[in-house]
Amino acid sequence: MILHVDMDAFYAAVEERENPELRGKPVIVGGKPEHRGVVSTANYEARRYGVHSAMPTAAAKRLCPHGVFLTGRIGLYAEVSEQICEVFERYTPLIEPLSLDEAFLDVTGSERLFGSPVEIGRRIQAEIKEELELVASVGVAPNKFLAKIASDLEKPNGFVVVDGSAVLEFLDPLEVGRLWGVGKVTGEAFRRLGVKTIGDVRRLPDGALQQFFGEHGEHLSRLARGLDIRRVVPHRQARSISHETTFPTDIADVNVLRAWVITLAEQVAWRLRRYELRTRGVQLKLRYSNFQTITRSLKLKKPTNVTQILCEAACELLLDRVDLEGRSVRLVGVGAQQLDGRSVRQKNLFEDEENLRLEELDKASDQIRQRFGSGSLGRASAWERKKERKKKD
Ligand code: TTP
Ligand code: MG
Repeated sequence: MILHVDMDAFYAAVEERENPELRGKPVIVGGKPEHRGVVSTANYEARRYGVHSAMPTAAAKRLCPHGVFLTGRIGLYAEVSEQICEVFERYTPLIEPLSLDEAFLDVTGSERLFGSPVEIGRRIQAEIKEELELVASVGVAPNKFLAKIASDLEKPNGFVVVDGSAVLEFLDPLEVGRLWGVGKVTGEAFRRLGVKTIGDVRRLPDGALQQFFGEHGEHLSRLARGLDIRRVVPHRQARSISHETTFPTDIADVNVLRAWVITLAEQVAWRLRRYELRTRGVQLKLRYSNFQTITRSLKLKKPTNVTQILCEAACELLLDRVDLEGRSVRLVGVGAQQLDGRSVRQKNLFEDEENLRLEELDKASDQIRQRFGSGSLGRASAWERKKERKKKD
C-alpha cells in the first residue's frame, strides 16, 4: 500500500507556526508585487478571498488588501521538510519526495512492525501535528495515482483511504481533470465529447480513447480504471532511524527507563538490519515532565546493526551521560545516525568473532520475529523490567 502525504498550505503554515500572531489572519507568501511577483501559497483564510498559488501578488493584494504578505524563507521550509521526512523515516525507507511538502511512501513492508497502512498514516499525521505543529493531509491507496488523489480530496487535515476492492466506486464520480495528464487541451477535448467524470472516461467504447488521444489515450484508460504500476523510488537513503515513546504517566525510575531504552534500541537495530544498514552514531533523547528536551549521542568504533551493541550504547548514554536528579521523564527516544548502507555487503568488515556471533544471534531472533510477530522476543533484561513493573502495578 502507498501513502501520499501533502502538507496543507505549507509555506504559510510554517510562517504561522513561527509567528502565532498570524493565526486566523489571511497569510500570503510570495514574490513582491512591485517585482511582478507571484503567490507561492496562501493559507486557507486567504483562499476564501480567491487568492491562490501562481496568481500575481498584485492581484492577491486587490482581492485581499488586509492580508499579511510575506516574501518567504525557502531555507526554513527546506529545514522543516527534512524534519517531516524524518517522521516518514520512522515507518519506511521507501520515501519518494515530490517537493518540499509532499511525498509518496511505500509501507507494504512496514505492516508487521507498525500496523496497517491506515494506522501508519494516522500516526504520521498525528506525529507531524504534535511534533512539528503542522497539518498534513494523507491518502492511503493501493497505488501512487490513487493515493495522490486521495490526499487532496479532503484537504485540509484530510485522511482518505481507497479500498483496493472499491477503486471504481472511488474514481467514477470524480471529475475528469483529476486524471494525470489531463490539462487544458485534453480537458477541452473531453468536454466536447461530453465526458465529465472519470466514470465517463471508463465507459467510453473500447478503442475510443486510443482513437482520440493515441498513446496518451491508453495511459488515460489505465488511470480511469485505477491502474498504476509505478513504484515508489526513494531519492536518497534514510539518514537516521529512530524510535521513541511517550509514557502515559511520567517515569522517574531509572530502571524502568533503562528497560524502555533497551526496547527502543532493539527496534532501531531491527530496522537497521531490515533495511541492510549499519550505524556509527547512537542518540538518546529524553523529554522531561516540564517538556525540556535533551539529546545525548556517542560514536561507535565501527558501524553496526547488532542489537546488543546498540542497547549497550543507548544504556551507557542514559546511565552515564544523563543526570536525572530525581526528575521524571515523559518521552524517551533512541536513534541511529550516520547510517551506512554499503558496509552491509562488505562482509569481512566484521571479522572478529564476537561480532559474528552477535550477528548470528540477531539473525536467529529476526527469523523468530518474522514468524511470530515483533512482540515475541526481547532482551531478557527489558522483559524482566516489564515483568517487575507489572508486578508493582
Ligand atoms: P502545494 O502542496 O501545491 O500547496 P500548499 O501546500 O501551499 O497547499 P495545499 O497543499 O494545502 O493545497 O505546494 C507546496 C508548496 O510549494 C507551497 O506551500 C508553496 C510552494 N508552491 C510555489 O512556490 N508555487 C506554486 O505555484 C505552488 C503550487 C506551490
Ligand atoms: Mg501542500
